[in-house]
Amino acid sequence: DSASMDKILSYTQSHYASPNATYYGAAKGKNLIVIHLESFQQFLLGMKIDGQEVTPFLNSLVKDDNTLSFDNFFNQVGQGKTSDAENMLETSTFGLSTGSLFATLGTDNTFQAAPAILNQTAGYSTAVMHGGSGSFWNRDNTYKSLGYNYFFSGDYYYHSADMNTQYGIKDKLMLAESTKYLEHLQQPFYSKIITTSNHIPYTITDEDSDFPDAGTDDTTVNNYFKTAHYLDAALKEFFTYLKKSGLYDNSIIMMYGDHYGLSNERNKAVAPLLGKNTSDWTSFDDAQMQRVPLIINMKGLKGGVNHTYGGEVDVLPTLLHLLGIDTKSYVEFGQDLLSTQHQQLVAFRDRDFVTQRYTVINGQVYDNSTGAVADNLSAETTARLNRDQKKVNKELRLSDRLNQQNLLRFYTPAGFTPVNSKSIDFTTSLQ
Ligand code: GP9
Ligand code: MN
Repeated sequence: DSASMDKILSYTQSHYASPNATYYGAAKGKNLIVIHLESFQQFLLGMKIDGQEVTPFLNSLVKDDNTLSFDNFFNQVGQGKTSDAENMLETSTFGLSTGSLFATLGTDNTFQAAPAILNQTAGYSTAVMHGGSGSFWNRDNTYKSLGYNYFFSGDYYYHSADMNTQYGIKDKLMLAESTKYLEHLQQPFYSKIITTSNHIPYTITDEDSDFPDAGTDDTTVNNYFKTAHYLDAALKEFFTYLKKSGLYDNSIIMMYGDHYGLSNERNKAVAPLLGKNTSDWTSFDDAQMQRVPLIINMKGLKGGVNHTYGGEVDVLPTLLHLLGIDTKSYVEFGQDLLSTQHQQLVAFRDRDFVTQRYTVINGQVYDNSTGAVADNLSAETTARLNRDQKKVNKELRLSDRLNQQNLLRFYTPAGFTPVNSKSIDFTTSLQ
């Protein structure tokens, strides 16, 4: 009921982190282009196989003066995988403890999501692009609830047997064909493009990726580097297009990895490539593998590699602040990663968590600097970690209550109009 909503509101408002003056409004009025890097983990960046970089383009982009990237940024998804990542980035609330929020609540819930906020407060037109079936993860309904103006699903893309991936079309083709829709969007626009080539089982032809075989015993692991390399090349082509078309000058581009591509069972096969012994691999190492890229590029952006610990739930306030949009009145569980008030406490969906110094898995504390179990903790540190655990539990609990009980029905921020999903019709295409 509305009393529960008030409780949540008092929590999120006390948890609000105010913007960083250096970055607030740095991208005001720019187009926002978000590229969803399917199953893309942070460890791929900078990695070499047989002397060849897996991601030469992203490596060069991270070094660019106008790129801000985060190297302690974690995925926080649960069983809803891609859809959980999308939910966190669009709404700054967590996915559910089981199942996919998009699938179970996406059709009927009230949201305060990126597309509606950008459209209503700053006049953005909004479009999301995915090369596969529109109903997967209930996207066709959920995107309406989030307030998107357009959803270009697989129906809007050319498909032939040699173009398809399991969930869409090949990234190079997907990004290239998406440009024709981008060009027709009224500016400023918010556009999210979802890639699919880099999805398990990572099948790719030699023609599409000549990347060397990593030579592990696990073919899936070897193929993961090949499809990641292909995605990297697709991004390079897309940036070339953005620059040639002139769109680059009016846009801020953000890329993120949604979740791991290699499961914990597979990590042991990767260990030697990361300079570790398979036999020393622990749950601590599995948790560290949950880092995914968060890369933001814009002409004139103050760049650098930022080491702040954060996660997917923190992206929305970060982006809105970059675009010069006040977030104070929205219900957000994340905090601007650039804020000096950002708490460096990253909650996983199963209540494990990571701080700057410690990783806590099933109550077991590991020291981040050594990876070893921390057994001689001071009473003070133990008390602080207990408080952190309580905070993690509370965030997840309140987010679940908000979403499960559809409580945003009871709270409409000043100047915001709840989305009427019934009035949105994705079959009316751009002409
Ligand atoms: C790809 C998607 C598959 O966009 O539909 O999702 P995943 O299996 O990663 O959740
Ligand atoms: Mn995914």
